[in-house]
Amino acid sequence: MGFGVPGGIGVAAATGRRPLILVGDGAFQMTGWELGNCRRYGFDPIVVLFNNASWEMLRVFQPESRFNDLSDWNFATIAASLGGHGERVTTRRALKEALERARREGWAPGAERAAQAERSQAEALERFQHVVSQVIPSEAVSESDMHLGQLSPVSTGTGGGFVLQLVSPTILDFSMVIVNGLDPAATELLPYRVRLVDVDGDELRAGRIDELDADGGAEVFHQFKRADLTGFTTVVVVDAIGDVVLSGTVDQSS
Ligand SMILES: Cc1ncc(C[n+]2csc(CCOP(=O)(O)OP(=O)(O)O)c2C)c(N)n1
Ligand SMILES: [Mg+2]
Repeated sequence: MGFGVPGGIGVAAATGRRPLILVGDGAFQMTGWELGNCRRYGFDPIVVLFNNASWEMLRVFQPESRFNDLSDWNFATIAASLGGHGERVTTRRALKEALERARREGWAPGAERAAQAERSQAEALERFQHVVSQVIPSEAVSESDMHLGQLSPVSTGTGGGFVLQLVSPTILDFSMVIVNGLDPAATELLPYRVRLVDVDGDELRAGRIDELDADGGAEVFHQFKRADLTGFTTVVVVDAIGDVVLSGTVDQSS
């Protein structure tokens, strides 16, 4: 009891799909409020709440117990406070029409984007692990030495990517930057240079991008023979003119 709403949100988070959640009024009173988090994450579940103002299942076993009687909370009006849209229906026809409206509307694109970002992050980590395994014996690499950051657009307003670092006390440090969505037609901005910056403003060169693929993507790797990447958590991608086009921060603590 109370599993439906959080379970459905978990399905949205894990699959990017739009769940149909069926829930009793008693169960919704326990955990239905979690729906208030959906707008933030771009999830748009459809929730059918069966409101019989009762803990009806318990009533079967314990008909004498008055606690099975619930008040009739008007859940349809609560939906708006949680960031959604609610409708109360009492006939099959009205239910059918409300479900059709729910299917047409919603925040589905947001949910897809959220799931896509999750997927690309997992893909970036997988790619990094693969590349690292090519250069360094896998038994030497600990997962806790690998750190990830996300790159966001700065001056041009387009593009993004990931930066991954291997920061190890025992083996060579290594960085990999994956960019995507830069303008492949803007050849005057090539080459892009990748730099790592620490809190004191000290910089390390982490490679250059001489060409972009058709999607405006590229990968650059750099092995640091002498430098230790500890503290070099800011990552910038700078174009040939000197403008920072992408930047991000690596979380070296996790
Ligand atoms: C966590 C938890 N608490 C209590 C119960 C006992 N319980 C089983 S069904 C029920 C009432 C369910 O009410 P509702 O969600 O309105 O569904 P209905 O039976 O009315 O369709 C309760 C309290 C349970 N199964 N799980
Ligand atoms: Mg009920």
